[in-house]
Amino acid sequence: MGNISSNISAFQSLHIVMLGLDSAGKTTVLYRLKFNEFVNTVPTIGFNTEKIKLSNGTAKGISCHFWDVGGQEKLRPLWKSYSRCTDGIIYVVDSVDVDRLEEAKTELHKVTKFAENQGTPLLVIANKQDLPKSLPVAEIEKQLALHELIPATTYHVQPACAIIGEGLTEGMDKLYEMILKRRKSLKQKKKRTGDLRSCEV
Ligand SMILES: Nc1nc2c(ncn2[C@@H]2O[C@H](COP(=O)(O)OP(=O)(O)OP(=O)(O)O)[C@@H](O)[C@H]2O)c(=O)[nH]1
Ligand SMILES: [Mg+2]
Repeated sequence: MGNISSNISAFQSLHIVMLGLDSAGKTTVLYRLKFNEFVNTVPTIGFNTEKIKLSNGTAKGISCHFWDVGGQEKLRPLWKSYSRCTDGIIYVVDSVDVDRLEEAKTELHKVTKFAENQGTPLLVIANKQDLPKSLPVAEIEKQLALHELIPATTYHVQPACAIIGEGLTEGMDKLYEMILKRRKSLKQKKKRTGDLRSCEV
C-alpha cells in the first residue's frame, strides 16, 4: 500500500482506452464511473471521452482520461490508433453473449498484438453479471483464451454489472495496481539499459 500512495504523485492523468464488441456495455461503464449513476446509452458512433477522477477504492483520487471507442464492426479499425501507447486497456465483454465470445476473443488478441500495446495492462470486464445465464469469470477467461495472450500482457478479469456499478471499483483498483507495477519495472529497465521504446515513459 505504501508503494502505491508514494507513486500517486508521479501521475498527471492515466490514459485508458475502453474497447469491446458493440453492446458490451462500455459507455455504460464510462458514465457509471463519471456520474456514479446509470445513464441510458445509444450505440457509440465514433468515440466518447471523459476525464474522471476515481472516487472509490485504492485508486481514489487518481485522474483518468478515458477513451470509449465504438465496438461496431465498421468502427473496429479505429481501435488500433486509440489504444496506441495507453497506460491501460479495458476490454468489456457481454457475459451472456455466448455466440459472440469467439469474435470478442479474436478482436482482443488482435489488439494486444499491436507492437505499441505490448505489455499494456489489460482489465477484462465480464459485464452483465446481473443477467441469468451470464457466464462465470473462469469460463470467460477460458473462452477468450487469455492464457494465450503474449506473455508480456498482465491481465485481470473482473465480474461486473455496469448498470449498478458493481465490480467497477475493484476492477479499476486492479488496473491501477498493474499500471503501477509496469511503470516500476519500466523504470528499472530504463536504469539498466538506458533504452526505452517511444511510449515507455
Ligand atoms: N443487464 C445489463 N445490461 C447492461 C449492463 N451494462 C450495459 N447494459 C446494457 O447494454 C446495452 C449496451 O450498452 P452500451 O454501454 O451502450 O454498450 P457499448 O459497449 O458502449 O456499445 P457500442 O457503443 O455500440 O460499442 C445498453 O442497453 C445497456 O443499458 C449490465 O451490466 N447489465
Ligand atoms: Mg458505446
